[in-house]
Amino acid sequence: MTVVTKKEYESLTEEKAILYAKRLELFPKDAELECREIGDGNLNYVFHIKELESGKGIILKQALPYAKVVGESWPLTLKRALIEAKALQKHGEFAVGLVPKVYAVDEELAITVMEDLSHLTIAREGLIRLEAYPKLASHIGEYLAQTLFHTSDFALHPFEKKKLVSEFSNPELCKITEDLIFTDPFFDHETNDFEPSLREAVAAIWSNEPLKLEVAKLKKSFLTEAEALLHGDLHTGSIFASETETKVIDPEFAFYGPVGFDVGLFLANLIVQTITRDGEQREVILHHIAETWDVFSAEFSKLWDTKAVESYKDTKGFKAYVLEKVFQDTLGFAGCELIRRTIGLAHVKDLDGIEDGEKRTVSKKQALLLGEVFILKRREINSIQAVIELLEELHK
Ligand code: SR1
Ligand code: MG
Repeated sequence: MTVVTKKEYESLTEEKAILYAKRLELFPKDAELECREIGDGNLNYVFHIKELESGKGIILKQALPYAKVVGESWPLTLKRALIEAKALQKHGEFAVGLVPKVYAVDEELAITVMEDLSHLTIAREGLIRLEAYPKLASHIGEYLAQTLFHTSDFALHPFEKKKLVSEFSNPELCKITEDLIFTDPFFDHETNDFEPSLREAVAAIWSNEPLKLEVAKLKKSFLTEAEALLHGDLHTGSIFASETETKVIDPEFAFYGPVGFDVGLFLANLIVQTITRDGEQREVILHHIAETWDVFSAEFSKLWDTKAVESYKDTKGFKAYVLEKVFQDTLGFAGCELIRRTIGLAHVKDLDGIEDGEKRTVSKKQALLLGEVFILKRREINSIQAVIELLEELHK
């Protein structure tokens, strides 16, 4: 991997991105290149650069020094670009074929150059259009098991693990999650954003002390439990997919945190789809939810049996205890994600895109209710089948 350094930061345009790509010599010298900015995330520019003759392309991602979703008034560290590149590489060691290859990293310009994924679709967009991704759940289950097991104390020497914890210290991006997922939506905070029809439901959340106590406990886990190198923002907008391929992108929020956080965020974003779908299309997503957990837990368990270095690995009940804790955390974090995606700063198109105002309000109220149930009842819901039954029950 090339590491380019010693320049002043400037944000790229499509023209400058082409010049930049030429300098990297990833294309023949006289190649005619075309560039399009394709990013629709909250924080970065994403340029797709393609050689016209061969159709060969690369993705050039540049972090902006502020949050695009808010504007220049919200400055954001550029260090996140390096964290992202390193996380792609670390996760790529274990989740082979499930993350893009990194070709070059430029610390000063906060640029990561990576494999072209433009033949794939952002999973959120495709799911909204009811496209089928038969491999999505098994691939993400595998990705979660491989990345989370192999970066945990169960797989690593304690010195190596602690070195990674310090290398992936990501306080600024973690603070965004602490605020936007765990704090602001549960208080009358200025970052919140919800439609007037939800005011009563939102006020009920703000005054629900038992709920806030459970969210406080989940936030404490997020702040303190350095279990594994997380992706940190594993929603369906961070995944490229097709019928046969899945690639996890955008780990700029990567840090050492609780395993259930990544699992919970992904499941919450599938759960949103169960709210917006009916009939057979809904069944497809329920199946994805069960399959994700089943593949994750089976693979994690297999890795534990074959590779764990922990002295207590064969102590009866320990593996089951670890997986049970991950499951409860998963539900709790999923609940927080459902609530923040409905009333917090960063929404999802799945819900906001529902054109019929009444239907949109009903769907958003369901998301809030599910969020509350998952947070409050996470210790009682003891299997993925129970989650599916709950989702079926609430849709009747
Ligand atoms: C200001 S950033 C808002 C959200 O976008 C990112 O993708 C994360 O989900 C963050 O919470
Ligand atoms: Mg992102």
